[in-house]
Amino acid sequence: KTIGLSATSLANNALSHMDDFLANNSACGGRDVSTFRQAIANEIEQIAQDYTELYAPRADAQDVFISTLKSVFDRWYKRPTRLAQRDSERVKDPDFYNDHKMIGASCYIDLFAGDIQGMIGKIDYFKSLGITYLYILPPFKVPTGANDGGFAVSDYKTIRPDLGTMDEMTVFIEKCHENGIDVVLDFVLNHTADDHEWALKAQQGLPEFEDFYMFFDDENEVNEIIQHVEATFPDKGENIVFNPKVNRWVWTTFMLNQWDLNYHNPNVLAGMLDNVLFLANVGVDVLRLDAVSLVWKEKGTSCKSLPQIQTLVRLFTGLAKLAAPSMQFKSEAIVKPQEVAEYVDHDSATLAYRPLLSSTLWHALATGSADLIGTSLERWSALPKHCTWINYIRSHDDVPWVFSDLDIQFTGADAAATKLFLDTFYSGQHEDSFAKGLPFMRDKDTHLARISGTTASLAGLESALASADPSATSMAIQRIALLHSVFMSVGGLPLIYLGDEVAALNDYSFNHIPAKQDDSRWVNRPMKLWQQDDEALQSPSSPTFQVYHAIRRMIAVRKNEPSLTNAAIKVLNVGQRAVLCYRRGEGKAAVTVMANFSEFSVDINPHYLAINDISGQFVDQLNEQAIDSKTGITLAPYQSLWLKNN
Ligand code: OTU
Repeated sequence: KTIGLSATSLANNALSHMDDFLANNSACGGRDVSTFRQAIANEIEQIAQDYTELYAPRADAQDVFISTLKSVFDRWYKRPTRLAQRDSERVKDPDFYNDHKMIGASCYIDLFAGDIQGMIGKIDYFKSLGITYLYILPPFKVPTGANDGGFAVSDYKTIRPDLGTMDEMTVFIEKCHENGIDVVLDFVLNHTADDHEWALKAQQGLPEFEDFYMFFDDENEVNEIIQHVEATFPDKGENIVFNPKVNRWVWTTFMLNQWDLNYHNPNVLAGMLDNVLFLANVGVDVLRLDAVSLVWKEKGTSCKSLPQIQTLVRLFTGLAKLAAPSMQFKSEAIVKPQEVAEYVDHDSATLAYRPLLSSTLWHALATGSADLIGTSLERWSALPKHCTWINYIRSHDDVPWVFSDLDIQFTGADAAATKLFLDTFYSGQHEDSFAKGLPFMRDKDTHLARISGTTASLAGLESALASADPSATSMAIQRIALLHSVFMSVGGLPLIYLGDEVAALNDYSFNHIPAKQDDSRWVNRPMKLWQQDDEALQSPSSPTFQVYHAIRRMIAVRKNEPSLTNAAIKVLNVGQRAVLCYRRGEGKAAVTVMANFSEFSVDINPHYLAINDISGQFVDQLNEQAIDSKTGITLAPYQSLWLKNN
């Protein structure tokens, strides 16, 4: 496999180069250079192995490798003392995020608080909700007009001017840290904006920079490649599109102004690693690997979840750890469960989005059956050591449908029919549906769409309020609470898209904004209405009040239950299709969760309680109510219980 350069000779050559280099730089920055030397010596074998796997055939592979290590050193000695101290504390606890006290939230700066100064003013809000992990949607410089919600990045080291400056971001992060909040930013690695410095140089025809992207002049070649590749954003077209701006075909998986980077070129790795370490030194704790399952392309393949990506992610991790040992990566792979698992490991991305949970929660709510979510949790919850699921009900994006077809068949259902049902149920085409969602990127072959919408609108609050039916409203509130109950207790770090905690409804104003109207995901990115929400929070009968306090209560209970740490779960069959039941933890400290996904009340027979060892006196931690297993358990419509032995 390895042509040319061998891993051993690369490791040896690099080490001896670095020895000379470090000897000449031993006075740099007041840090003890020997610790950096030691870190390289410890890691070089794996790093060189991964590097040669990807880059051995390139003539410039070794030179680029050595200059990459030198720039890593540069970031190492420039690492602020405060962060170097944070590193030494954090590396002692690799399970830092694998903790029941961790609660995540995410938002766009402009939509939530105007700008970075506004965000500083909201730290108290995060604290009162119990947030310890804050994911900020991309705040970087972008092209004016359409920029895919910040994901077309023009410069990874500059903040969008209307939000503030990188210095303000540094201060904000420091303040978050002082208040026990970790900060997560995006590492948009698959593509840059077409006005990024590299893209501009490529447009000038500089061959060195043309090699940063993937251009084609031969339509036949393009057709040959894309016949194996499923379109990611089909509304825009195929993944390689003719771009009139350069008069060539350009690999643009997402929008036309998001040019995919060519990771076959080691200079792309080097350049992007420098962006990573720049952000690490601003104080970022976690970098989210955006769209990671698509970053490596090989002609003749599906260009999805290729094995080289695992190598690339481990390489980024290994190299970044040399300069910023406590920074971690989070994989965002919105793919089937078997593929999600490929990027997660203790020496790779340690945090991983769990799209299957979102898909199956919405499936259970629409069908009133917990069969698929139960099966899915049973099969796909396990994680390697020191790794953590990032759970979400919905994100800033669409709700994905990423079930394993085998799991659907296992429940006795038909996979295609199930997906078609969910599509119609959530996109407003099903007359009995409580959900208000919009289709996103309907697939040209399957005709199925992903779904946009806020949690409250998808769970029926928007339609209930429109019909002014108080019982429909209270059902919708129960559904929202139910989704949160599972997402907070199932194992993993819950990430709330801010707005959901106050039952924010869909925002249709994007329809009138030219740069947004083609992208229905904007419907679920409403502007935070502080005054309206503050008023609603004064009124106990409002849905906002009820949802907010239900969620706060769950957060408070979760923070008190060590059994809710990590991903281990035991799914229990309590003889009712509508009820998802699982146990977290062991013995007296265990928490048994029961969640009724149907609109009817359901009795759990004492026999089923007995065979699952659910016996004795319990207290439901959510409502502080005593329950005796001898009499059986009745769950109200959409009710959920967190049972603990008394
Ligand atoms: C990510 O999502 C981001 O979360 C999106 O907001 C961006 O638009 C996109 O990347 C491009 O940067 O398509 O609808 O197949 O599942 O990674 C969401 C990959 C997306 C996608 C996912 C992507």
